[in-house]
Amino acid sequence: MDKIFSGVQPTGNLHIGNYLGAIKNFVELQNNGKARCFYCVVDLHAITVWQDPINLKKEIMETAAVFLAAGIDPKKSIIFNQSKVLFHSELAWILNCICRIGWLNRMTQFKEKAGKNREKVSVGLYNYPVLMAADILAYKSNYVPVGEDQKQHLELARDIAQKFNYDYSVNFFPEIKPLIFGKATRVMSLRNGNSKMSKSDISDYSRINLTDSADLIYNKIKKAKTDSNEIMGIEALDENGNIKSEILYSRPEAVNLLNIYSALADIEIKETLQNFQGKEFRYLKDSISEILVEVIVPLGNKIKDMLEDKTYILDILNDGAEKARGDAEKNLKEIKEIIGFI
Ligand code: AQP
Repeated sequence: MDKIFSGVQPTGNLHIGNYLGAIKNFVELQNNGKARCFYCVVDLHAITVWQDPINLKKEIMETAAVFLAAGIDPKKSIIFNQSKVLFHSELAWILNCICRIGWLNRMTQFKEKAGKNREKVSVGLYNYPVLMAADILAYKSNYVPVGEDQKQHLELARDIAQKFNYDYSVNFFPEIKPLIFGKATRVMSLRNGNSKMSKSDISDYSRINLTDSADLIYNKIKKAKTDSNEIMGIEALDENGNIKSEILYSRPEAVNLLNIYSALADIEIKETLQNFQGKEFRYLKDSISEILVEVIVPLGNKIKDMLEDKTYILDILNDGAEKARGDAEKNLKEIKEIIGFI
């Protein structure tokens, strides 16, 4: 049976990028019923940058609440938080001894996150992709639904799995395949169309959080950056129906808003362009706000309702961890046997 693994960091401010690019797809894959799905609150990843302990507890609960409110069903999927299953850390050490330093040095997300401060960030931040490989491989998962920003990390995870198989002359780990799909694989900031919408952006106006009120959503979209031209038409598309690269380059904010609308309305970008061609941005912004309020506000309300019953969430996380441990333990036993541990 196929295995699907994916995780979300409990680092607060979950936004429509996380939802449209990842969590919504988790639900779709779960409902396909073709694979065993592991959806994890990756709290070990969160501490690669310092987290306030009281706040971290709150964010773990909130991320689990988002999973549940979005439709991840504990009867169909295994929902748990990473630190409860020790096998992730144990396998990460083993894979640290497989992964090459040169491979980690190529990771662009580390370069972006560390910036000029490279000598002062944690070793964990540098090592993060190896733990991610361990998360996936502890369950011998072959499919990983993520947003586009995680593509490079998944390529590394695949390389680590292949090198393990090669070094020990086994065919133990499966090939890891990223599942990057939907109309919003990379939602950009509302303030800068060249940066990814991100939880850690200091401007709250750069993103729509899943718990934002209707008023705040209207306000954020009203203030979203655009450009001084009117909205383009279908001439912006190339022969494959994608936005031409020169338009993406010259009008990133306009393209981002059109993509967000298409994803929320679940229509092709061509239809969105046809609907708004030649109009001023305020028409597009009004439509985005309306649909966001329709989709995100009920989700936000569900998240808040879920958080009223903390015992329910904790029970689900404990139960999920128990099931995850069962799968991982069996795999780790075989991995240790392959390595030669006694
Ligand atoms: N802007 C985005 N568009 C589409 N998908 C996105 N994801 C994140 N941002 C976007 C996807 O959401 C999943 C969970 O992400 P994460 O919590 O593990 O961390 P991240 O990718 O580092 O998310 P952020 O929001 O950008 O957080 P910070 O600011 O802490 O770096 C992943 O599948 C991710 O691809």
